Amino acid sequence: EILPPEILLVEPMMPAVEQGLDAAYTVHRLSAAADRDRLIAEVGDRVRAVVTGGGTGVKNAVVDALPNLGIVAINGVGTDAVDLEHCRGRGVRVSNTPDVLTDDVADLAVGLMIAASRRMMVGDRFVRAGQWPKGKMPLARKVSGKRLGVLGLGRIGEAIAKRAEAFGMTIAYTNRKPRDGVSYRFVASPVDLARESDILMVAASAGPDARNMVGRAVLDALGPEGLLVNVARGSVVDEPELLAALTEGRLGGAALDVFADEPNVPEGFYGLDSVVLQPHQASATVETRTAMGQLVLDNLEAFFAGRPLPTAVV
Ligand code: 8YV
Repeated sequence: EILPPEILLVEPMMPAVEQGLDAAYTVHRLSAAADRDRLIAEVGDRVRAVVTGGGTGVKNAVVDALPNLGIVAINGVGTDAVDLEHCRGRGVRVSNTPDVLTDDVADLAVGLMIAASRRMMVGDRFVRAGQWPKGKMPLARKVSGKRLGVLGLGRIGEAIAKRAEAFGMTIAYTNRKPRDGVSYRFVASPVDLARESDILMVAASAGPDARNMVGRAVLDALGPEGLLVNVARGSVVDEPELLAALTEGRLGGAALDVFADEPNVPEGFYGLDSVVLQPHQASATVETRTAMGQLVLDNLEAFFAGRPLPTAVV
């Protein structure tokens, strides 16, 4: 009898996806373990695959505690929470889930832009608090026709820009290098892009190069009427500087799906009407999480069958 391969699941996935994992593998659930170190010590020798989230990743110490690890399958497009060079050095493959989540992330980015500009959450709280009969909401800000700056014009940034075209927005972007075949204006520096934008969309892939790329200079260039939207990673924005800029009125508003130390959000944000907050939801729909989960299953199946990975990173 051939026993199913053993895998380590770092964070929970959709029940239907976890059923797919259980059907093919012996799954050790790290998040359900009372003592994580003990679970790894007990099963570490037998684990051949790690499945984890894009924001969560896996620490090198865990990778190193799994001598027979062959693949880290990321349920997300972002690979910044996995040390790719370390995996390469250990001969461990890495896969992610690109493309299938692009529409959802772009949809939420546009939703956040409108929610923050039009003060939708403030309006919702206003109605729920029974304040409507007693007075008026302060006026919001228009979105259509405004200048959009996209920081990072990859698959997701481009999907955001395409949606913004329908709002008659003027679109510029910055990127490691100018992109061929796009009509949007390239601006080399993030500070210049921010200065020329009403709304700055952070859609860059994260990593050491992008760390705190949106700092005080970019936030001040965006200015007291400007809006920052982040659907990328908290690490791309200097979070204490962002909070200071909002509190001091140097930045108009922020709409954030991602944070530096998830799930911990600096409480200073809680009381600000100028911010819209989401708990890392951009890919969190039934449709997209189903497609992402299927891609994780496909990558694992290909790995264990010795076939090329459908969406290999390493
Ligand atoms: C998460 C993400 O992977 O795609 C990414 O990079 O951050 C998300 O899709 C998802 O929340 C599961 O952890």
